[in-house]
Amino acid sequence: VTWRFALEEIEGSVQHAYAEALKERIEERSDGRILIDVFPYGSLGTSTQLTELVRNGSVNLAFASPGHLADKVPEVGIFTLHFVLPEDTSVTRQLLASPELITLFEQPYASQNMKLLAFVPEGWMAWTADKALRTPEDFQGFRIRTMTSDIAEEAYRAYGAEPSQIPYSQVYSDLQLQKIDGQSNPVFAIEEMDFYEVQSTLTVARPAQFVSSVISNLEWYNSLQENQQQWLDNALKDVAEIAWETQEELNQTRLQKMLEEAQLSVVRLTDAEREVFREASMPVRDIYLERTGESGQQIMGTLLQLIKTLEAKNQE
Ligand code: 6CS
Repeated sequence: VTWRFALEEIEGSVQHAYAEALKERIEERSDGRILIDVFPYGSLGTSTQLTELVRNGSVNLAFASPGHLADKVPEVGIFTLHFVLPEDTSVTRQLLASPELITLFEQPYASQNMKLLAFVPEGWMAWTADKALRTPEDFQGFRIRTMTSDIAEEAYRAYGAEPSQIPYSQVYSDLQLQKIDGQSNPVFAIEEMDFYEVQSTLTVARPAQFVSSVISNLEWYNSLQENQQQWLDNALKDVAEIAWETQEELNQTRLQKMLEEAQLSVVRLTDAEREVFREASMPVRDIYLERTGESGQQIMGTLLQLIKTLEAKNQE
C-alpha cells in the first residue's frame, strides 16, 4: 500500500526532513509493503486544507501546525502563546518528545476525528520587519501576519500590533506589496520562503518555540493492521529522537546562509527586553483559558506541571 503524507512546508524544510526520515524507516521495516508518498507544500493546498484532506481520508498523514489548527482544536492554541514553553531548550526537547504530552492532547484531536501522532519541534520563532522590534512600542500599529487561527492573533494584539491571518504561501507577496509590515517564523523558514529578501531586519526575540503536530485520520489509524500500526509507531518513536537535531542544524545553517547572501540586520533582544514582552504576554493566557474552558485549563495546568518536573529533574 501507499500512504500519502502532506507537508505544510517546501522541500528542504524541517517537515520535509522529518517526513523523509519517517518514510525511510517505514519502508525499510515493512520491507516495502508500505510506501510513503510525500507531498511538499504547494501541491495540495494551505495548512487548513491539508487538515481537511486528512479528515476526509484523501491523505493519510499530514502536518498540522497549532497556529492553523487551533480554530478546530482550540486546546492546541496553547502553542501559539508566548513564553509558556521552557527557556531551557534541553527541557523543551524532552517535553516535545514525551508520550505524556501526546496523551494530554489525544482527546481534543480525537474529538475532531484526528489521531495525534507526534509533536515536532521546529525552533525558536524570530521576527522579521523593516525595523528592529525591541519593545511593545515598536509593535504599535504594526501590521503583523499570523497563522490562520483567532488565538494566534492574540499574542501580537497584546503587544499592540494589528494582526492578520494569512496562509503561509501568501506571506512573501503580502510583504513585498507592503500589505503587512512583518511576520514571525523560525529562522530556517525565513530563509527558505525568501522572506529575508523583502525584510531588512531579523529580531531574535525567542517569544515561543514553533511546534507542529503530525496527524492522521482517526478511523484510518484504528483500522490499520497490527503490524502496520507497529511500523508506524516505531518509526515515529525513532524520528522523535532525531527531530530536535534536525531543526537545530537547519536553523543554524540557514542563518549563516542569509547573512552571507543578504544585507540582513540581526538584532538580538537582551534578557531585559524579552522580560518586557514576557510580562505583556501574560494576559493572553487568560484569553486562551476563556476560549478553551475546563479542558484548556486542565491542559495548561498539566503542561506547566510537566515542565516543572522536567526542569527539576534536569537540575539534579
Ligand atoms: O508560518 C506558517 O504558516 C508555517 N510556518 C512553518 C515554519 N511551518 C508551517 C506553517 O504553516
